[in-house]
Amino acid sequence: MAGNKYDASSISILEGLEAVRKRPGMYIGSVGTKGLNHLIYEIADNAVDEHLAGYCTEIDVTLNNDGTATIKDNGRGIPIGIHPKAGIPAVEVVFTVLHAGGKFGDGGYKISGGLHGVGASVVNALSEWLEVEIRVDGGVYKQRYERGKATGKLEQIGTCRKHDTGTIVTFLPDDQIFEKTRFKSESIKSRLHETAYLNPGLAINFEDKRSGCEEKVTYHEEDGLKAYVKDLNVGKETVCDIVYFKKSQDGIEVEVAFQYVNEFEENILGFCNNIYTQEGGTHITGFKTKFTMIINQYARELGI
Ligand code: TSJ
Repeated sequence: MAGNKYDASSISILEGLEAVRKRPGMYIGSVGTKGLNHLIYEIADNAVDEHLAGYCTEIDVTLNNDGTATIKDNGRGIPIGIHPKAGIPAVEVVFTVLHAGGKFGDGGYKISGGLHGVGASVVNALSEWLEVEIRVDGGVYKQRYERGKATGKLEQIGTCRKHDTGTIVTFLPDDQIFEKTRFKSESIKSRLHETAYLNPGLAINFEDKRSGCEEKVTYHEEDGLKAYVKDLNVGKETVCDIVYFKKSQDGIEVEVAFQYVNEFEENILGFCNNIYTQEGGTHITGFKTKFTMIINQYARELGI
């Protein structure tokens, strides 16, 4: 192929993805079912980022019968222009350079998720094959990779309407890497539902096409956190309405919903930039401290 030069920068790119295949656990946590499902979240989180940037309203997550997963969005499409430093299309950088994130030019995303934050190149490195299809500016473009390496250049494979834009990624997890290669739909559905509660303007369509497991469900929670609290408290005896507030200060946005129930155990879920913070954190501690102060002050003022 013409123009395929192996200079220093492309060598370091290959080394980067080899490192991912050598120590996959370092990048996705494990090579069991959890790590396997994580591949889907890593790709889908990129589409959620596109939603946060204001350009994507719908994401489809499909488990196909051949063991692949497809994630599709209706965003702007991953940029296909030549990346000034790498000299290859930006989309190829996204899939072949470790840690390349959603930052092209001045824009960039303020809020970006991902439990391990490693992105599409890690999923690519750990897939037997991966294909990306991009609709942008009236063209349909496609590129294929095998175990992290492009098998050809980004190619235009067709045309589409100009306003029809988006990204579709399909991948087959590598059975040389993963102990189990069967995605677990219950975990995936629950994670996607959580994402829908946290992003009220986003509709997420999940479909399992695997024979014997066929199902389709859409997660679209227009009431956001309020709906999350409401659904968490189904079957419990609630003792007040849901309290809800959202405020921005110094570039930090805080959103809270809570409701008292007639139980002894509290259940506080914390998230930071769309990521569930299992171990709590200063956002949780800060809320609880101030909340206690305010309730005490209120009770003192009322003399109760
Ligand atoms: F993970 C991934 F890269 F494979 C992936 C990315 C997978 C999926 C399903 C979607 C995406 C993705 C990326 N959707 N939308 C985007 N958007 C961009 O990458 C993008 C588009 C335009 C501009 C711009 O400044 O014009 C910037 C970005 C980051």
